[in-house]
Amino acid sequence: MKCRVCRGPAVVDIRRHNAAFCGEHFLHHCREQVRRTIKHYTMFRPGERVLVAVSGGKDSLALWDLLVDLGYDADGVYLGLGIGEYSDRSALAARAYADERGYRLHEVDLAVEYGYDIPGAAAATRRAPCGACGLSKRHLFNAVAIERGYDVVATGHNLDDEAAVLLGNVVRWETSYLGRQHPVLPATPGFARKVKPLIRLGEREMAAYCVVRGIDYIVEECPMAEGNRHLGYKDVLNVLEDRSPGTKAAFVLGFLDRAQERFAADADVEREALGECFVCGSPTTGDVCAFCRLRERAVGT
Ligand code: Q46
Ligand code: ZN
Ligand code: ZN
Repeated sequence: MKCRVCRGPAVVDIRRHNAAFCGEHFLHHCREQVRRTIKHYTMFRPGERVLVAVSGGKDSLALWDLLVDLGYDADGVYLGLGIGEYSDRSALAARAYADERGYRLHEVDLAVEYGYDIPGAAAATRRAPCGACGLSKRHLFNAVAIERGYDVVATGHNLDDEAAVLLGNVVRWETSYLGRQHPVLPATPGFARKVKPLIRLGEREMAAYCVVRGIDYIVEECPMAEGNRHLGYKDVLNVLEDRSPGTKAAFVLGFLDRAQERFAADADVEREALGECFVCGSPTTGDVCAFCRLRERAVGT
């Protein structure tokens, strides 16, 4: 296997591009993919402050690394979810990455600052933990961005994640979710812009990026992911990708280019008529926002 660019020994092959790369040219490939994604979707404007949602896993650490490398003013935020040893180890990975490079990492601990954790919230709501977790993350990443003056929150969703979510939304025709499944959600009063710069890079590429760059990330998956239906969609998509490399990219990027806009109106309807949450002041459709309602049920469990 030889590098497509320099013909030296390759360390990574990417079937959907029908290409292999040496370490140096693989890093260049990753940067180029991110640079092009940022430009294509106009994710950042000059001088903006970026907050990277960091979990300690490969995607978010690679994203932070790539953004700094591309010259962006990017800090991180880590949310302590209280999911046993998994959370302890992921916090160590996030802190070590930031400390070694002198980057700024904000930390929010759910149990200490909000009085609940994800296993407790799941028990209190009798729902799958990922629902409470996703809601808490969305709310708190945004809150940190707004409070500390960041213009945009960047998350490490990769091509595999986006393809799985898209398949789930298509299978159930969740049209308002389809309308929101865009790599840029514009800022609205009380909400920072949200962007996903890794949507052209797959899971394997992100793992390889971390290895080549010497980034220590937490390899184990969250123990509460079981039952997360997106894992099933990922398996199905991997079978398709294996038979026909490029399927995931064609699915996601084709949707964004050709169809996403058609569903935007469904998402807009829900964004109308936002008032302020009685408890925390966040924009919400009701009197009390979903995060504060979750917290009220979960505190003390
Ligand atoms: S951390 Fe949270 Fe994930 Fe764990 S509980 Fe589910 S959503 S799986 S990315
Ligand atoms: Zn090369
Ligand atoms: Zn609230």
